[in-house]
Amino acid sequence: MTFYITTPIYYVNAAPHLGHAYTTIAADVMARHHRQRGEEVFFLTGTDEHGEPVADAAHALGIEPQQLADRNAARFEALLPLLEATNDFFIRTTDAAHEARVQSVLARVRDNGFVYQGTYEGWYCPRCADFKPENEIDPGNLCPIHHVELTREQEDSYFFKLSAFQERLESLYAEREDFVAPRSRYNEALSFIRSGLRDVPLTRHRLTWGVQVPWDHDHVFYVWFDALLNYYTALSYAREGQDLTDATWPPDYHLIAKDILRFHAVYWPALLMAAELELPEHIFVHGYLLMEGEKMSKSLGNVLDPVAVIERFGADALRFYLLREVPFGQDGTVSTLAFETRYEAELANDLGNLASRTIGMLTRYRDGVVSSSELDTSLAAEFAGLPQRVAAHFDRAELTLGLEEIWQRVRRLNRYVEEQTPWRLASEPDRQGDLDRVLASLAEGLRSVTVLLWPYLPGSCERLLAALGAPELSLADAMFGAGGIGRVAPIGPLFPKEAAPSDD
Ligand code: ME8
Repeated sequence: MTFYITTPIYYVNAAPHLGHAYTTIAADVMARHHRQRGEEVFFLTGTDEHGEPVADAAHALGIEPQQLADRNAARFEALLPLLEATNDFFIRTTDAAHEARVQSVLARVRDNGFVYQGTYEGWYCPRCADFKPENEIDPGNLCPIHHVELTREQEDSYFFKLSAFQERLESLYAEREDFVAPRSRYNEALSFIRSGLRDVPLTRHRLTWGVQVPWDHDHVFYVWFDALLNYYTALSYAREGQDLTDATWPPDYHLIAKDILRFHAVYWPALLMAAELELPEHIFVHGYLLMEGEKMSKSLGNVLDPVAVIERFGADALRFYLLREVPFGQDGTVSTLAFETRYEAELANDLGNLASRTIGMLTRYRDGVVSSSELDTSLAAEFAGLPQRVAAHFDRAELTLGLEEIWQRVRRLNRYVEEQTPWRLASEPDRQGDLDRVLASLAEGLRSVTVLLWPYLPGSCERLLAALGAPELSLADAMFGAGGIGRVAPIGPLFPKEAAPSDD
C-alpha cells in the first residue's frame, strides 16, 4: 500500500511565499521519512488555477487568466527543486485530464441525488460582476475593491446537499478521533458540523473561468470543488498509461493550514461520501508562520523570501529552521534574526562541529579507519529505540518533536566528546583501545543521527554519510550499532559560518 501525502494546491493569483514553502517542506520531510521505512510513497503538490481570485488578478493585469496561471504555476513548480522537494507529481487544475475527471466525479454526485437546482442570493458588485461574501463587505455595504454600493441580487446555481451528511459527518468524527489533528482543529471542525450544515453552491453561473458543468454548459463548478478533487484526479494521469488510483487511494495525510480547515474537514469528506469514495486517513493542520506577529500574506510586503534564504544558506537550513523554530501544528513567529541565530548555534555549532571533530579525529588518529567493533554500552543505551521513537512522532505528523528527539542525541554526542577527551587518550599509549572504542562509538552515533536527520537536511546528510563511507539511508540503518562505516574521508564545513552575514 502506498503512503500518499498531499499539500494544498496553491492559488496562482500571486507568486509563492514562505508560507507555501513551509507546507511543501513539511510534506517532503514526511515523504522522505516514509521512503526510509521502505514504503511506496506518493507525494502530490500543485496549483489551483480556476476561480474568481485568479480571474480578478488576471483582469487587473490586463491578461487572460490562463496566461497568469501559466506564469505563476511555473514559479511554484520552479520553487520545488530549490526546496529539495521530492514530489512525485505536480498537478495543475487546468490540466485537461483533471477537468475531465472532475466532471465525471461530480456527475456521479448528481446521479447519486446530492445536487439540486436553486438560487443563490447575495451582495453583488456590478463593477466586479461578482458576489461578495458577507465578511468581505466594507462598512456602508460597499465593494472593498471599487467602493461602490452593492446590490442584492440572485444567481441561478446548482447546490451540493451538504446538509444530507450531517449525521454521517458526526459519526465520522465520533469514530475517528484522529481524522483531524491537532485536537483544537478537530474540535473546531466538529463544532462547525454540530452548528448545523447548510447546503452550499456547487456551481457559478456568472463566472466562466472554471471547469464546465457537464449537464449545464452555462455553469462552471465553484472553484473549491474543482480544487479539492485534485487529490483524487491526479492519480489517474500522473503516470502516463497508468492509473495509480487503486494502489494509492485514499490519502494518508493531507497537510493544510487552518485557513482552509472547513473545506478539508467538512466539505471534502461529505463530497467523497456523496461520490462513494474512501475518505483520507488524516488531515493535519499546521499553524501560520507569522512575521513579527502578523500573518504572512501576499498582500503584505513583509515576507521572508524563501529563495533569498536558500541562495545564501541552502535549502537544508531553511527546512531545518522552519520545522525547528515553530512547533508543527502551532502558529509561530519567524524572523531573519532568529534564523541566523539557529543556523549558527545549532547547524554550524551543534551538528557541524560534531561532524568535523568526529571526522577530524578519525582522520588524525586512525587514518580514517574505525578500528573497533566495541561500542560504549552507556551510549548505546541512550540510543536504544531512537528510530522507533522518531517514527512514532512521524505517525502523528509531530515533525518538531521528532526533530527534537534526534537533536538531543546530537547534543549528547558533543557532550560525549567532552567527557571522553579523545585527544588525551590519543597521547596515552596504554589507552589506545579506549580511544578506538570512543571513536567508533562517536562515529556510530553520528551515523545514526545523520540517517534520522536526512528527511530534514537531505543534502547535508547525504554529504556527511558519504564522508563516513556509509551511504545507507533506511530507518533500519538508523539503529545505533547497525554499523557500515567505511573509510572516513575529510569534508569541508557542512554549514559554513561565512554564510552568516557580518554586519548587514
Ligand atoms: O487556499 N503560514 O491556496 P493558497 C503557513 N488554493 N502556511 C501558509 C501561510 C502562512 N503564513 N500562507 C499560506 C488555497 N500557507 C487553495 C487551496 S487545496 C484543495 C486549495 C500555506 O495559495 C498553507 O498550507 O491560499 C495554506 O493552507 C495554503 O498555503 C494556502 O494556499
